[in-house]
Amino acid sequence: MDFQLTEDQLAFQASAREFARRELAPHAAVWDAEEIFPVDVIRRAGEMGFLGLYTPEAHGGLGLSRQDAAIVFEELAAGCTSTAAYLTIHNMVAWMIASFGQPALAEAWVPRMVSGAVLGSYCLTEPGAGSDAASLKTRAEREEDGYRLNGSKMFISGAGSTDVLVVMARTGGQGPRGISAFVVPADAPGIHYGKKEKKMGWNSQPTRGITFDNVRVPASHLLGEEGMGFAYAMKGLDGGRINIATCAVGTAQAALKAAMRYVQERQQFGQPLSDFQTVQFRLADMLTELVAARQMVRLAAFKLDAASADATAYCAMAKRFATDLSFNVVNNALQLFGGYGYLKDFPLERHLRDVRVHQILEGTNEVMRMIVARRLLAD
Ligand code: FAD
Ligand code: 2MC
Repeated sequence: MDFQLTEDQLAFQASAREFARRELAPHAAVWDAEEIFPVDVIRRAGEMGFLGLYTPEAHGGLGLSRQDAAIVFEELAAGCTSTAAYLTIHNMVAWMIASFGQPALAEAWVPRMVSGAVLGSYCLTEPGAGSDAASLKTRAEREEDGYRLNGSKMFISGAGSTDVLVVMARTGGQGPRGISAFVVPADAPGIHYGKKEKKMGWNSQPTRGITFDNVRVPASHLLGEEGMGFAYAMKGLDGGRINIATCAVGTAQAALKAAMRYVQERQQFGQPLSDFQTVQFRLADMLTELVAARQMVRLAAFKLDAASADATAYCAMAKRFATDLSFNVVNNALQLFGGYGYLKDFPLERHLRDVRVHQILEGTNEVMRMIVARRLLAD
């Protein structure tokens, strides 16, 4: 067991940290306030390889491990949680098309996704199917040379500004085995986008509902086999959950760093706040929780890299644990700023708003407990 990062990992970490410092952190507050989806910066992330971190090299990606990717995403999230989180979704979509698409389909989309020429969205959730994703109702009816898609999706990250959608839709009967996954160009006739949702955080990326009204999808755009779409969606989310967790850790790290600086500068009762032992103890607990969360994420990534039988449960544990702990760390950092933590002049309230949703999306933390408990009781 070796807890040291390799030289390569240290190099990836350094380049991600520099990208976050230069390209993300200086703009994050404006992107949040003005709800700007920074497509140019996202494309520059593509030049760095950050849009295809764990996409196989054969498709133009870096082919890194999930551990490597977690290290990179953590650094990016310290610069802008919301933008880094979108990058993780794009990476998940590119990986799904590369992994399950026919070679020609993968060739048509994935290299352009890795470069940033084309951006992706992941479409599972529906108005009536959130946690119970296998109850989704969007239908893909078989036709002579393809499928006809009808239904609606809810809460789709990037929707309206992305170019390709991976859509889970029902080709068969009830339940998960009736679901297939499709690659759908985002401008296909019959696709309609809903209003841009007003959100508490994640404001540097749009979130919209999508309606599919008799959208024609060629048969070649089916991912893998019919009836396997739910399993593909879940495999994508195993990695996605590590990514969402590591972004929470990166945000917590940024908040802790800001709080550490602040308590050494801010004087009350004739001394810096950092001289009070309760403040020191709070910082010590924050760091301890942060390290525990990071290690849990890396353990889950290791399990996924090793294709362990219990990897899904570890990804769920890491997502639940790291997002809960990271939220607490950010909340404590805000508290240490006192009233200033509540002002938009400081980044703490944005960190808190951004990281809150990591306890909800890519499977709520209650669903994560469900996945862990099922595994525990099945063993
Ligand atoms: P519900 O499933 O209705 O849950 C409501 C509450 O009930 C939750 O607390 C939940 O944990 C709890 N609950 C539900 N079932 C149980 C149970 N059996 N036991 C105990 N408690 C339970 N989806 C996509 O497909 N693609 C995206 O790109 C995407 N991006 C998103 C971006 C944002 C900003 C948000 C907010 C959501 C996004 N989602 C996306 C959707 C997200 O994954 C869902 O919101 C999430 O899975 C929860 O579904 P729901 O909102 O319908 O809540
Ligand atoms: N890898 C591979 N296969 C998997 C899998 C995984 N991680 N998880 C489930 N499957 C398979 C499973 O083996 C089963 O196959 P089979 O029928 O051959 O036995 C099938 O999928 C059905 O699995 P379950 O029986 O576990 O399905 P169930 O409906 O009971 O519950 C649950 C699954 C609750 C875990 C799933 O619905 C879930 O994860 N819900 C949360 C939804 C979610 O995470 N949404 C995120 C949307 S994306 C987002 O928010 C973004 C921001 C991008």
